[in-house]
Amino acid sequence: MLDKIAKAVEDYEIDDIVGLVNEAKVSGIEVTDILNLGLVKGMDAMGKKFASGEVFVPEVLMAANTMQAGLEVIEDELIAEGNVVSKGTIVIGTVAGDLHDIGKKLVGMMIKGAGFNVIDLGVDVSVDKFIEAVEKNDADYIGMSAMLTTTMTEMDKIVKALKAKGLKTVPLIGGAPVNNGYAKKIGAYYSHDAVGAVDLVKTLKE
Ligand code: B1M
Repeated sequence: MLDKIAKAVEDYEIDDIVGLVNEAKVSGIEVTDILNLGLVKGMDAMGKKFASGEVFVPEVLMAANTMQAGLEVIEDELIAEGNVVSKGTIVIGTVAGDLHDIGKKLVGMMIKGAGFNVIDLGVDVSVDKFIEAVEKNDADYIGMSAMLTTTMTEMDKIVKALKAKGLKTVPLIGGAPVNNGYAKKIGAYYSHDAVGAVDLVKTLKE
């Protein structure tokens, strides 16, 4: 079943994905397995094909839309845990010049599920827009996502802008081209995936 879901993402079978994910849910498969061993696995396979030149942007976009449609079916369960009292506020977005949305959305969704107030600024978010939202919402955290080596440098600019304004908001970064070393270099915290991001916001808040 999980292989079928992965294959449906890889083959961008958007008409089938909702039915397949629902079927998996009804048969008792954990939503985290549907996510990681189904939807994300299919997207990873697509990424490899993209890197090798086997497919191009339109196909990747169709696979991304298919993944998103599947994700919507399990969104409530992923968020699941009660969200009555907010544990803090995080402003999150994909940095300027970068249109990758899915990973950032997933991170925001999981952090919301952990009881935080999440303000998602979307994609292609400028330094000024990040800072403005942090100030307006008195955010505890700022979450930055970048998927391109050419856009990850925006993160450094945002951390510098926070410091220049004297804001104590904790910067968190993630996305394919960044790592712990880069985070340390710019003065931010890093997590590899959505679950790690949740652990991070919980730990840093204690
Ligand atoms: Co793009 N793309 N893409 N793409 N794309 C990558 C990132 C790439 C690695 C593909 C490749 O060549 N193998 C490559 C980047 C190479 C590089 O810079 N090193 C690439 C490229 C080159 C491009 C274009 C330049 C292609 C072109 O036009 N020639 C172009 C750039 C557009 C732009 O942004 N300006 C482009 C466009 C696109 C699409 C629009 C077609 C589409 C995005 C659709 C959308 O998001 N709505 C797309 C996609 C889908 C991908 C791949 C295939 C999949 C990304 C994805 O959604 N993964 C990707 C290859 C890959 O990563 N395998 C690729 C699933 C998602 C759940 O994972 O996003 O990694 P991910 O998020 C994870 C972690 O990274 C982490 O947690 C998430 C969940 O576990 N994480 C955080 C992310 N943000 C975090 C923040 C945190 C913490 C953790 O704290 C705040």
